[in-house]
Amino acid sequence: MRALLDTGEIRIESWLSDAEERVLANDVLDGLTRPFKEIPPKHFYDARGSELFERICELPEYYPTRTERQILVRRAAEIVESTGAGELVELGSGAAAKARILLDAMGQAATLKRYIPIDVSERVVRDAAEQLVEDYDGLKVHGVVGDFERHLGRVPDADGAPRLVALLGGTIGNFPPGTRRGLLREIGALLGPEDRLLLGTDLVKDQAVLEAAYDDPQGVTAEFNRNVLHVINRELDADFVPDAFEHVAFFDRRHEWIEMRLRANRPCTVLISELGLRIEFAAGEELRTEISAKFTRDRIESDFKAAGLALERWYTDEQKLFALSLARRAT
Ligand code: AVJ
Repeated sequence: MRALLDTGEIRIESWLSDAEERVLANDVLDGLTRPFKEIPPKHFYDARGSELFERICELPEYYPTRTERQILVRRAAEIVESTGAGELVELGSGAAAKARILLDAMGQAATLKRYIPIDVSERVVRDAAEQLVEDYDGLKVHGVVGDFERHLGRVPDADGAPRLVALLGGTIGNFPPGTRRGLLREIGALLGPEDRLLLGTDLVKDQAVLEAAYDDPQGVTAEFNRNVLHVINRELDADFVPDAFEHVAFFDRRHEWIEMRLRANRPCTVLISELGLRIEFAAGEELRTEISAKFTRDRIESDFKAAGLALERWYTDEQKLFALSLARRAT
């Protein structure tokens, strides 16, 4: 662990090692040599990918971000009141825009003590911490630079106040069902009897609405999808031609998830120098880059149950596009 900052108000530590590129290298080596090629979606998010995702959130077709925000705005006071939360732990915090809605409510309820953001970007954690201590009187920020898939055990212990552990945006949908339940179980291990998980999930709905959200006419999502190839080119000295790959997004009804793929529009050979690896793509061959699961209340309840959690409250918008669940550890 590297302590990056400790001022009393702000404490930031990093659990990322100098060998972080190994994670991408391993995922690429493993994923591109499978019979069905696949790269995990977490590698979209370099600086450009994060910026493209911000743009996606502004698209009229992409309803999840603004719908979740609306639910939070309407329900934050109730969530804070019913939990008495004084600490917010946020997994994959980003710029903390959603956290502010909860922190505001905690401020109003006079329970607000500490915010614990976890994000892989040191810059993002630092900037958020500095802004937030300025904006919230008496707030302490304990930032953890890390990957919540690997560093959940490093989340600092609660300091007395009940806490909310938030995983928002529908990010849980990126994990296949077994991994998802494993992750929920690990999150559950962070919860004391008074603590709650606040989970954001996109909901099953009309196929056309879902598919439009992942295939916008401006092509922002297509660029976001192809960005993973730029990341691999830069980090692993590879020679993908991103424009030779077409963006594909469809709703898989059986699995109830959106799947994003990149389809090679001609045969190509890609050299990944850093791995000494040559990969062939046939014309029309597809590389899976993301699944984004869509939920029903039943599915969430059974996932919680399988992970040793229990659904306590369920908040949704009028159109039932998106949901926030509040869950506790099952006893
Ligand atoms: C950030 C994982 C919630 O699955 O909707 C947006 C990512 N992918 N458009 C999602 C994403 C394509 C997003 N999450």
